[in-house]
Amino acid sequence: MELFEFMKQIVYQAGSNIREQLNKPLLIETKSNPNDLVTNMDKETEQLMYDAIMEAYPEHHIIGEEGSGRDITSMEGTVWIIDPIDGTLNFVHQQENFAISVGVFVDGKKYAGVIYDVMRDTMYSARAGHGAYKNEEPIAPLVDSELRQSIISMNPNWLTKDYMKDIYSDIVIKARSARSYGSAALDFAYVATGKVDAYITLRLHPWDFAGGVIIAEEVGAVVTNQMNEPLDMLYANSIMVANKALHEEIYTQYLKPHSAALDNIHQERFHRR
Ligand code: 2AM
Ligand code: CA
Ligand code: CA
Ligand code: CA
Repeated sequence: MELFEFMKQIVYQAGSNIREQLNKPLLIETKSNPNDLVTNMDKETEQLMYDAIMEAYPEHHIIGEEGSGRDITSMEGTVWIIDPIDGTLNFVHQQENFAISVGVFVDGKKYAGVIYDVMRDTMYSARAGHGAYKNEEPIAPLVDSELRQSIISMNPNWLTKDYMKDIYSDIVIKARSARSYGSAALDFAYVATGKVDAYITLRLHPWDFAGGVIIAEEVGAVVTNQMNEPLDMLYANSIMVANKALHEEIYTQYLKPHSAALDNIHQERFHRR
């Protein structure tokens, strides 16, 4: 089986395992703060995928949010970057609006991305250079938009701190409207399918964006950090993903004027995974 097909197969299996266990009691623990949750299903899903990949491809490398590949510092060989449940808070509170996200890279080059909206049974996928799909349907290339006619996805929590408000509130004011979905992977999928025109966030880890970058770029989205720099798959970063014209408008008119403040934020936060 081709690697791309295998990726989708194990993600479907992991997703149906989550759906089957949805009514069982969850074991919920906190991570970095009281609102940063992890459940037994996050860990079980990562383990299930890890075991399946290792059985089929023992030479591959796997980085996962719940602990796989902590020691990996190179993108040499075939590297899987996995978020077993992206949107854990949604998973716990809503039992929907969460996704499994996978990006695969070969010697540092983008190979394929998969984002699976588990409860809607919707698979977003792309093999780099071969188009992006929502289930079996090809996703159309993105159309340019202007901020004043765009819906942007941004977590409102970023606007509650003064130094962030200075940077972001003008973007929200100018946009047609703003949304917050609680799953970074689904935000990438929504930009790729034109449901929102941009997704802007200040701190994601590689497992949050690895699959999404490949899918979004495949339909012509521009994906960078908020300083207009390319992303490194081994490090946390800020994110701005949008159609080409909107990316340019937001960067040059709203972010570049704050480049000194943004530079400070990036220096402090993003030198590790
Ligand atoms: P997660 O559910 O896999 O942890 C929610 O706004 C989005 O941000 C989700 O994609 C979530 O991924 C991610 N996220 C949640 N807590 C985070 C944290 N403490 N640091 C960085 N990203 C986080
Ligand atoms: Ca998490
Ligand atoms: Ca995540
Ligand atoms: Ca996660």
